[in-house]
Amino acid sequence: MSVLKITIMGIDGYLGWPLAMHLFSRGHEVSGVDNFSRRRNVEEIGGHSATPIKPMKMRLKAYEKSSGNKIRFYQGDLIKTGFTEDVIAKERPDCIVHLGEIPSAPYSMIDVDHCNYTQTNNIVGTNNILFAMRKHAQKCHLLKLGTMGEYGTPNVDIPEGFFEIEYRGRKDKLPFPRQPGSWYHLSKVHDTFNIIFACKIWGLASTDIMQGVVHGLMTDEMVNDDLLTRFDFDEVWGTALNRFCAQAVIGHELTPYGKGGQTRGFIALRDSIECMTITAENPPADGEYRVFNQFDETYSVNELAKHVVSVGEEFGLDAKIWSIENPRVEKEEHYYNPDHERLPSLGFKPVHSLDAELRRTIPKLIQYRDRIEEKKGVIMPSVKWRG
Ligand code: NAD
Ligand code: USQ
Repeated sequence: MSVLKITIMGIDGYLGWPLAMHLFSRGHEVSGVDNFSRRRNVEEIGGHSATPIKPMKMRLKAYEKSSGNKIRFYQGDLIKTGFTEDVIAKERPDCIVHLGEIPSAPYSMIDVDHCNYTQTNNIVGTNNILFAMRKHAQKCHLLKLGTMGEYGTPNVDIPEGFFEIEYRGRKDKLPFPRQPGSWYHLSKVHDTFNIIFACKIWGLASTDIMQGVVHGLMTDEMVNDDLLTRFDFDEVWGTALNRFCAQAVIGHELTPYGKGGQTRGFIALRDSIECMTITAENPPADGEYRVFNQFDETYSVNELAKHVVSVGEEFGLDAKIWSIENPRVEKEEHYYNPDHERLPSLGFKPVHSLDAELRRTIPKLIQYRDRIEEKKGVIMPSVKWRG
């Protein structure tokens, strides 16, 4: 395997930090960019990470001390064209992993300012990367994190990006229809079409990863607590399963919204990191745009809550489920059957079962129970899609 020069956009985030450590452990050379907006945006709504994450300078030092590896870090904003261009011109990476976006659906639904902030940040940042690649890194592979939520929940199977269609006697291979469910998810759809276009006109290469909801906390490289990643549990930044774990730990009822039949693809953090590593190590051809659907299994939110109750019992927790009014506009009972064959065909095996992952996450959260308790006021949903 050849050593890759990889730049991670959004290296301070939930996925970015553990990915950086993992790529280094695979022998690659890693640099990263962040503007720390995630830290500020979580503070804005009154939350904090259940894990006490260190400032970047301390993270980098702690990692260097434990592993001997040095990560080159650039602090700055991807929506600044000159900054993004300078980093890419300086690094000339083989691969850019682009995680540097605002990832929260509820945050984008707060009001017009949060919608515009999310869409501007995500779409302009991605465009700046595409234009900078065109100028300084034509051969670089853009590994971009999209989301399974781009497709929505259609009443038919979901392919990986494209599908064959016959319409009025003619056939074509077209992008599968997108039916996103928030202003945030829409920003990802816009990114997708901008990337397809850039690959077509400039011959850039990209893998657009449609990822399901990520859960979990621990990866093998987190050998001490200075190296932990963030773990959010508030209504805006916490995702379903992570929220349920934090709720169980402090004796708060678990909160499946509405009927709880809404079904999504879920993937353990460790598997997400593994998938991105495999994708980076198996780049597309020059000029190729390809799509991977990235998740381990599909679950309804009711099923997730039941798993948390059952594994929680092993740790002495007595979690209860409380179905509450759904703040979102979404189907609560529906068909959901997305393909996910392309990553397994490159060697990915989802070894981390849901319960095994919960058995690693819950005890770590129990260790930080006080931090969850301190911010329990931001658990219940207040951001509404309608009204
Ligand atoms: P995160 O918010 O923890 O990480 C994103 C990082 O990017 C943050 O550290 C943030 O400060 C930084 N960032 C954002 N805008 C930036 C900008 N303009 N300039 C520089 N840095 C910027 O999010 P995450 O959960 O690690 O998600 C990473 C990516 O994966 C996102 O694109 C998200 O949409 C996607 N994704 C996440 C999940 C999930 O469940 N976490 C699932 C599917 C897809
Ligand atoms: N949900 C509950 N109870 C909760 C929280 C969420 O029932 O307490 C439900 C939501 O209504 C939704 C589902 O769980 O039906 C998933 O919600 P989520 O908040 O876990 O995830 P979502 O808003 O879809 O966004 C997350 C990440 C985002 C990523 C997306 C992948 O924040 O970055 O793009 O998962 S996907 O869902 O496949 O689009």
